Amino acid sequence: MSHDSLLESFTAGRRAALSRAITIVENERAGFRDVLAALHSRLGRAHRIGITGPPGAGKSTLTAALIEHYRQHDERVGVIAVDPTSPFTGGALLGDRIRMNEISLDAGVFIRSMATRGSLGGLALATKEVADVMDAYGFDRVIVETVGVGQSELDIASAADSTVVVLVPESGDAIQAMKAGLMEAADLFVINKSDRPGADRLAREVSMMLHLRSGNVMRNVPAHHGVNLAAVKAGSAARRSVPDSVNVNAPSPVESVPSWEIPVLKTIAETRAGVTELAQSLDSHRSWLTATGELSRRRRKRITERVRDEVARRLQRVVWEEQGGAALLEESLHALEDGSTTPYEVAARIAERILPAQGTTPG
Ligand SMILES: Nc1nc2c(ncn2[C@@H]2O[C@H](COP(=O)(O)OP(=O)(O)OP(=O)(O)O)[C@@H](O)[C@H]2O)c(=O)[nH]1
Ligand SMILES: [Mg+2]
Repeated sequence: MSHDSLLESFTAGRRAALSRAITIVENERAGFRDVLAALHSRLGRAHRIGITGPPGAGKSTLTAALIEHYRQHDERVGVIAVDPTSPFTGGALLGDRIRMNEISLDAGVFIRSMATRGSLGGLALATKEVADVMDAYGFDRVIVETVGVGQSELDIASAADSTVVVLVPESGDAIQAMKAGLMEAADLFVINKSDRPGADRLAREVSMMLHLRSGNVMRNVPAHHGVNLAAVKAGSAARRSVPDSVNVNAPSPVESVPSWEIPVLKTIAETRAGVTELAQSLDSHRSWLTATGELSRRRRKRITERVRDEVARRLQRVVWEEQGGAALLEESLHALEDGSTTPYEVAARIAERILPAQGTTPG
C-alpha cells in the first residue's frame, strides 16, 4: 500500500490503517517521516495521559479500569503499553489483563504494546511518535503505561499532558518515590492497592512531602489549602531541557498561572474503587492545563524537543551507519582494550567523518 492510500484509509478511520501506520512509525520503516509529517497538523485533540510507577503497582489494572470508564462515556481510547522487559516485573502484560475483560473486542479501544528496541531514535521517541499517530487518528484519550524505573521511562511519562504516578504500600515510602524521580513527574498521585495495610500512611506521607516542597518554593504565594507544585515543576522542567535562546518559559508560570494542587488519590484498581474520582481529577487537570495556557506551553516544549530528537536521530544515522562509525568503533575495540588508544581518540576519528574541523580540535 502506498503512503497516500494508507493516509486515505487512516483518515477514513480504518483500524487496519491505524495499525499499519503505527508499525511503520514504531519501526522507523521507509517513509515513516512522511507519515508523521502528514499527520502533524491533526495533533492536539487527544488528552495524553501517562501512567507510571513501580513494577506491579497495578498500572495495567488501573489502565483497564480507566478504559472502561471512558468507554462508558463514549470516549475512544488509544493505549500504548511500554512492555516491561526488565526482570523486576511483577504484573501481567496489559494485553492479558485486557483480554480478561474483553475490552479488546471494542472498536473504540486500540492497544499497542511496545518493547525496548535497538533503533536509533530509541524507545522514548518511538513511544511519543506512536502517541502522535493515535492522537491524529482521533482518540479522545491516549494512555501511555510505563514502568517508572529509569529516566527514559520517566521521560515517556512526562511527555503526557497529565502524568499519573501510581504508588502502592509495598513499594516503600514516599522518600523512595522521591529518590526515584517520581515526585518530579507527577501531576496526580494514586495510591493503589488501598485495600492493603499502609495505604493511608503512604498517602499522608506523599501529601506531606508535597506540602513541604511547595512550602519551600512558594513562600510568596498567599496561604493555600493545597499543593502548588505543578507550576513550579512546569517552570523547572522547561529550564532543564530547553536552551536559553528558546524562551518557552515566559512569563514565569509561578507568577502568572494559578497553581495546580497535586491530588493524592486512593484506588483499588481491581474493584474499580476510586476510578471515577481519578477520571474526574484527570479532567480537572486538563481543564487547568487549558485555562492557564500550560497545555500550550507543554505542547510547545514537546515540539521543541521533537525537533532536537529528530536532529539527533538524523546525525546518529549519518555518523554510525552512513559514515561507518559503527564499523570504526568495532575495529578499534582491541586497541581500546589494550590501551593503545583512548575513547577520546576513537570518538574524534568517528566525529571527524562529519566534522573535519572540530574532530581534530582537542577539547
Ligand atoms: N490487592 C490489590 N491488588 C491489585 C490491585 N490492583 C492491581 N492488583 C494486582 O497487582 C498485580 C499487578 O497488577 P498490574 O496491573 O499487572 O500491575 P502493573 O503495574 O501494570 O505491573 P507491570 O506492568 O508489570 O509493572 C496483579 O496481580 C493485580 O491483580 C488493587 O487495587 N489491590
Ligand atoms: Mg503493566
